Amino acid sequence: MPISNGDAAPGSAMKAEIEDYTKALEVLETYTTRDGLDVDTLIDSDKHGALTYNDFLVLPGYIGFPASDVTLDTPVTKRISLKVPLLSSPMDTVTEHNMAIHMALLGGLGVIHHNCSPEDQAEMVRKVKRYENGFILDPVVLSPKATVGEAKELKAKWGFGGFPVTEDGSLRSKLIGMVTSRDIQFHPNNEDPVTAIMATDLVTAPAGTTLAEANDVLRQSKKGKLPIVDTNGNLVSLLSRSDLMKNLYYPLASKLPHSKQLICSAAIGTREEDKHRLKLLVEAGLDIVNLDSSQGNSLYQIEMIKYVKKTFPEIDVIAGNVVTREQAASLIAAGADGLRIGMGSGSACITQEVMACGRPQAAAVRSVSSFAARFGVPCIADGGIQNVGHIVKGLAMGASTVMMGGLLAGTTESPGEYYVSNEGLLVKAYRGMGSIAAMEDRKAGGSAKDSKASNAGTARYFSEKASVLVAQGVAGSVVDRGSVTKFIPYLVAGVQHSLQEIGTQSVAALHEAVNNGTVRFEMRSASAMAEGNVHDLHSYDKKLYA
Ligand code: NAD
Ligand code: CPR
Repeated sequence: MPISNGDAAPGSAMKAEIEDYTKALEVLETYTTRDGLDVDTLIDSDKHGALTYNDFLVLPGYIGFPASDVTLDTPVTKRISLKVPLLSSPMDTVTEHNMAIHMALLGGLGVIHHNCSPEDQAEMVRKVKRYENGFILDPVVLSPKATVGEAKELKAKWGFGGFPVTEDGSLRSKLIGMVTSRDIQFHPNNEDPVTAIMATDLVTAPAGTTLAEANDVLRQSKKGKLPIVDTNGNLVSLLSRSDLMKNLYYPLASKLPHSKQLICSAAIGTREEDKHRLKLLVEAGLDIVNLDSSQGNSLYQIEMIKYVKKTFPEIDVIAGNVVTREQAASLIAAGADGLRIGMGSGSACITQEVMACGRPQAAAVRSVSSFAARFGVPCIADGGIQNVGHIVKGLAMGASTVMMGGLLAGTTESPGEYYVSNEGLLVKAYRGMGSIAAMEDRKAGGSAKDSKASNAGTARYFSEKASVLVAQGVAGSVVDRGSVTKFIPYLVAGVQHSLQEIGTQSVAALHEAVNNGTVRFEMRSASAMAEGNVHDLHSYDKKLYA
C-alpha cells in the first residue's frame, strides 16, 4: 500500500458512514493511506527544512500489551548489546568511573572521558572492570594522624561515617582501625587523633570473599562496615550495611555473556599518542573504544579505526561523530563497529554557530542510521536529549541507543561537587569539551571538577600550531537530578510507556514499524508545540517521577 498522506473518503458517502459508528473499521479500509506521515515524508527536508526532535510527534498506535512487557534490548556495537539504550557522554563533567559503573549496573553504558592522563583513565577503566556489586573499591580512608575534628568534617561532607584507618592513610595499606559515627559523635576534643577513639577489635573478611559470604559476616558481626583485607592485612575494599539495605540487585546490568564484569567503554582521540593511551586502556580491561571527535570523517580517524581493528581485534570501535551518509560510509568502510551521530546538537555546544557545520539532530539520526543499518552498524543518537520524548524520537529515527551529557551531569554519580547557584538552586558544573574553560583548565594542568585531568589532553584542542583557542562549547551548570539509580529507571519506564502508546513492544519492533510505515508521525507548528506543553496555568510544580 502506498504510504503518502492526504487522501479522504468521498464527501457524499462520508456523512452516512460517520453516523454508523459500528462501521468505523470498514470505513477506515476505504482510505488508501494511513493517518499521519511515514518517516521518509516526515524527514524530507525539501518540503520544510531539516527537523529536530521538537519539530514532530509520533502518532499513537494500538496498545495490546502492558508497558512492563516492553523490552529495550539493543545493540551498541556490531557485537555488543545492552538491555537499556542509554549512554553517558565522554565528558569530564559527566563520565568517570562512578558514572560508568552505575550506567552499566542499570543496563546502559558510560563512556569514560579522556581529558586526563592515560594512566588515570586506565585506572578508571580498571575500577569499572574490578567493580563488584556491593563492594566499595575507593573508600574514604583516614591516616593515623587524622583528628576527630577532621573525621567529623568528612562525615558532614560525605553524609556517612565509618572510616577505615590505615598505616599510611590510603587504600592497600595495613588496616589498623575503624572510626565509627558513634565514636566521633560525642567525643568532646576535636584535636585528639582518631587513633585515640578508633575500634581495633576488627571483624574483617579476606579478599575474594563473595558478596553473599560478606553479607553473612556483616549480618553476624552487627557492624556497620566490613573491611576486606588481603593476606598481608592491607585494606582492599569495604562493604557497607546501609548499601546492603538498598537495592543491590541490578538485573539489567551490562555484562558480556559468560562474564561477571561490567562492560566498559572509554574515549580516545586520534593522535599518535592515543595509541599508547589505548594500550593502557586495553590492558585495564576495556571492551569498547570510542574515537571522540566532532567531525569523524577524517584521515586521522580512518587510520585509527584500522589500527585498532588490526592491533586489538577483540575491541569494538565506535567511530564518529557523523551527521551524513557520506561521513558514515568512510567510517563503516574502515571497520567501525558502531557510529555516534550528532554535530552541534549538544546542550553546551556552539559548534554550528562557530564552525557553520552540523545538522539538526532528527534529520542526522534518520539519514545516518538508515544507511548504517544496511551494514548492521548500530548508531548512537548523541546530544540534544532533554527528556524521555527525545529519547523515543531518537530511537524512532533509527538510532539503537542515545547518548546524554547535560541530562546526566546533574546526577550524584557525575564528577564534582554540587554548589548553590545565585538563584539558590543546587547545581553542578557542566561544560562542553571544547569550551574555553575546559581548554584553559587543561592548559594549566587543572581539571573540570577535581577529576584527575592533566594537561595530557590539551593537544586535542589545538589545531596543529594554533595559538588561539577557538571554543566549540560553553561552560555552565545544570540542576541537581539526584542519583542515576532513580533517574535512569525513570527514563527506562518512560520509554516503555511511550513504546506502549506507539504500539511497539521493543526497540527492534519500533525500527521495523517505522521503516514499513506502520508507525506514523506528524509535524508540529509553533502553536502546536506551545499547546503540547503546560499552558495557561497560574503556577505548577513539574515533578517528573516518584
Ligand atoms: P579532534 O581531536 O577530533 O580534533 C581536534 C583537532 O585535532 C582538529 O583540528 C583535528 O583535525 C586535529 N587532529 C586530530 N587527530 C589528528 C592527527 N592524528 N594529526 C593531526 N591533527 C589531528 O577533537 P574535536 O573535534 O575538537 O572535539 C573535541 C571534543 O569536543 C570531543 O570530546 C568532542 O566530542 C567534543 N565536541 C563535540 C561536538 C559535537 O557536536 N558532537 C562538537 C565540538 C566538540
Ligand atoms: P547534551 O546531552 O548535553 O545535549 O550533549 C552531549 C554531547 O555534546 C556530547 O556527547 C558531545 O557529543 C557533545 N559535545 C561535547 N562537548 C562539546 C562541545 Cl565543546 N561542542 C559541541 N558539542 C559538544
